[in-house]
Amino acid sequence: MSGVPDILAEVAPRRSYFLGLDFSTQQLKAVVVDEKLKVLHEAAVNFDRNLPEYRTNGGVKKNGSSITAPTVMWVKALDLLMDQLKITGLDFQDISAISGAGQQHGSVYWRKGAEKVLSTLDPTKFLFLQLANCFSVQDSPVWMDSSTQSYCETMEKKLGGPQKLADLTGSRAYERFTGHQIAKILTEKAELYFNTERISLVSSFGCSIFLGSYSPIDWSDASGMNLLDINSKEWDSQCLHMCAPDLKEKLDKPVVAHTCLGPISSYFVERYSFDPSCQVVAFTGDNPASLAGMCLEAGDIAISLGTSDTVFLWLSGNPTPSLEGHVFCNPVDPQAYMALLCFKNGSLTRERIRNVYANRSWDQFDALLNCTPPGNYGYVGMFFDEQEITPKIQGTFRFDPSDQRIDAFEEAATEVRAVIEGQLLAKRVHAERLGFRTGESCRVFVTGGASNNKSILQVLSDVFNAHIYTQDTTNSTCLGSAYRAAHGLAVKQSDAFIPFNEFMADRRPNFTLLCSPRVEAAKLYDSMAARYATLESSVLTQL
Ligand code: ADP
Ligand code: XUL
Repeated sequence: MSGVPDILAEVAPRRSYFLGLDFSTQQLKAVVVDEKLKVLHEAAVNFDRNLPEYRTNGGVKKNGSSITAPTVMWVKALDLLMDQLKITGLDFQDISAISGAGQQHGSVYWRKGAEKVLSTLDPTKFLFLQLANCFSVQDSPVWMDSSTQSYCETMEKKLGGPQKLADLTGSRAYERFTGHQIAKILTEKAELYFNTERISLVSSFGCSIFLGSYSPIDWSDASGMNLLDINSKEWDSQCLHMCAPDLKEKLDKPVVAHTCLGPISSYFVERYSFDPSCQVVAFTGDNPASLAGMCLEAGDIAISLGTSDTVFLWLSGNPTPSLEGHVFCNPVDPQAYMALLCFKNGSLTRERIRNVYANRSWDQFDALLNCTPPGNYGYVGMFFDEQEITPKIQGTFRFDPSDQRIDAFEEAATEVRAVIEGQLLAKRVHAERLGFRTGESCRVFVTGGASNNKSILQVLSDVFNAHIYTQDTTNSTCLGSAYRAAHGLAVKQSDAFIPFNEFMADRRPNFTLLCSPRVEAAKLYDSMAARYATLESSVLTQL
């Protein structure tokens, strides 16, 4: 064949890549995977570090119990992220579909006329310059907010109690859930509410930018609003009316998460050379996307150690929501559900203790953790820097071996072990209330920033008496978004639903066994979990 051009080889097969994004609390992240769903590129923009002009701390701004993030900061982060991806050598033309995720519950208020701007963006200019005036409310309330207690009480009362609301929407009323945040904006800033033409979640806001028009909210992220009937998958009109007038129009009809919403907007085609047929698949919440990224199945339990710590699992059968935790529509199986527990005091609390006691160094933090034995000589700590979600407590509580409250531990190492053991025992105690049982045959899949830390994971393994598995990338939310993009496109192309786990069967990500439980430590934590539960109840009753 020498000298004869190989025509077939010259026509390279068209590449088919998938882009997954995560508008998370502290960063905007992206991952690109190839047709085999292997990771090719990763990029991230950290809000505090890379966008200091917005003066956020951990990606948010605090004003008492009101916690927000500047909406336009997320847009500017997207400008930076796209440029970063370009520098990695990515040819955007190879991307066949995009999906994404957002921190759950946060809301974006598009002012009247904003969709016109979205659909006519000038490709020679940055997004943030053009969208700066598109938000009627400048600062988006986010999931850390706990300022809507009175709205929660009203909704529970009007609906016949917390369990009735949980049966309907998957959760009792929670302050961060979007319905109450909207009700607060109507009460405190009515003119801004009436100047709003669309309310997005952080997920559907990100999706709208890529689409060049308003994206609907997917069922899974919609389950975090106390507004969606999780059985019919429609907005509940009673809940809507309790929060604000004309809310149904401002939210639009929710869609199943694998929906292909249409091609990417011409802004991205012209500015970044995307293929005009690149499809945008509905974005969802970060925890649902993470469930997809870990390819969880019934029986598995996942723990995310990010800004928030979450515990989630796949639920088959009819949902039975309780007064603790949440039931969300499943992001990859329209018939199924997922359960979730959220702990607000996750990485930022660990970081605070690292900064005070371990010289801002994870290595020193780990050394202190490893020089104390499991059980911490009987000392126990609960560190709720912000009002905790599970359970609703704020403050620091330290106990000596005879359960007496003390103000401080004598050693830095005791404090370090107390924060890790306290956080992980809380997860076990509350996961058991959801029906989870620990045991040697049990597997726990871990993700999020702190899943890099093997010393913390060994404590997790001992506390849960379970084998701990991690993925090659700690960012299962971005990965799940890229997988969902590929799956959404496949469903569109086949014109029939393909079960996600079937689609992923020969493309599943690698999991590595990182830690196994140590028999003596696991035994000790059995009794310590019971003791922790009693101490937690005693703190709750004293409030
Ligand atoms: P999010 O997606 O919520 O923005 P990530 O999952 O990216 O958050 O996690 C970020 C957090 O990871 C940081 O706040 C940091 O405290 C934590 N982290 C990073 N590396 C380590 C480590 N080696 N040990 C413990 N925590 C870590
Ligand atoms: C879940 C929750 C947080 C946010 C931010 O209910 O509030 O996990 O999704 O990650």
